[in-house]
Amino acid sequence: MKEISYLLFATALIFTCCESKALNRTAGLNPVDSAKISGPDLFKGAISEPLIPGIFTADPSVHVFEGKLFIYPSHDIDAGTTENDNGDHFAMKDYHVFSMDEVGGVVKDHGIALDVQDIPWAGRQLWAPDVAFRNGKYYLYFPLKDKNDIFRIGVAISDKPQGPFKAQPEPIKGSFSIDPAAFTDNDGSSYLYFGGIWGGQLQQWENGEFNAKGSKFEGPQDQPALAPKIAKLKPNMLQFAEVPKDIIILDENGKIIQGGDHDKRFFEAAWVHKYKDKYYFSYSTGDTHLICYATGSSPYGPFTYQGIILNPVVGWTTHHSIVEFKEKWYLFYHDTQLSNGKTHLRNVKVTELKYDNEGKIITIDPYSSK
Ligand code: FUB
Repeated sequence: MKEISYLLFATALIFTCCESKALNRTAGLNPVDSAKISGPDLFKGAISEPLIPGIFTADPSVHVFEGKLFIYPSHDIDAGTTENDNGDHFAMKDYHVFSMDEVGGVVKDHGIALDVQDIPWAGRQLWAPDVAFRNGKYYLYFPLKDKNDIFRIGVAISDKPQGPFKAQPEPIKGSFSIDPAAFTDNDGSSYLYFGGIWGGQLQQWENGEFNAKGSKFEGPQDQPALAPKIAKLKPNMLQFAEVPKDIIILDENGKIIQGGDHDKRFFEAAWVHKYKDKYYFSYSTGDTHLICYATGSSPYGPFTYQGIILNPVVGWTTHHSIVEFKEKWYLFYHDTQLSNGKTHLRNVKVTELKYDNEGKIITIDPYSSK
């Protein structure tokens, strides 16, 4: 009898924890980390050190341009905004661009590449950006709330990978939500992947129009999870060439991943790369703090879930990019080492990424160093 009461108590505790984990975007640390460590031990065993010590940076999108690695991160600041589930504490106002000749080499800060003051349609919050190269120009895609507090995706153009970038007068027509990731296929077609739930507002666009009264979190837990989006870009890279389509993510049995499957369902931070002719769609699971991936044979998907790329980092968010450079593959990611665990003050890191013989990505534990 005693055992049964312990079991019931433990079950109740697990449910309580899961519920607060699922709804509490304000937690400075994820539950795994906050339970076991504090102070300087928080980052013990970190497999890599912050790449950019001077300012807080996050959400690194990385590309090889002109033979160098260019990093396009968010620029975190302490705006004094109270943390909430909407992500208002991520109150960023500009972007810096960084480059390096080698992994492990000097990281050059090219200064401010785009300032919110210079974006005609701006409201607030410059979140995770990405850059594409085409027609001899560089296109910076960025999520930003407009003057009605609705996230849209904007484009800014430069002749150089480091900017400065000049914003278009309006956001991309038909764009919404956050975290644009640009991917150009071997045939020269470019696509924009995007979307993010909770503060990223994807759940408020279910019927093609913004629903101000829609759920603050996500869709039903017992139905297919909300899908990230893809749209082909016009050759001028400034507009969508089609209405955004859903990206379908299937589980190992060919069933669409359900909303309640928080270890696998899409939350934000889409990224696509190609390895041995397969498309790898990777993303963050948000409240379960994983970077995982799914593979497919078309840029449109469907993609089948394959596993975890990166175990939880210290900090609520996790966001990454994957890039090949000089015959090695790298995972760029962030944690909160520089701020000792502050959710909204993050720092970019890099580590090597490896595949097994079947093309599966080997899971990385960010704190496994001896
Ligand atoms: O940096 C602000 C937001 O936090 C990003 O857009 C998300 O991906 C998350 O990292």
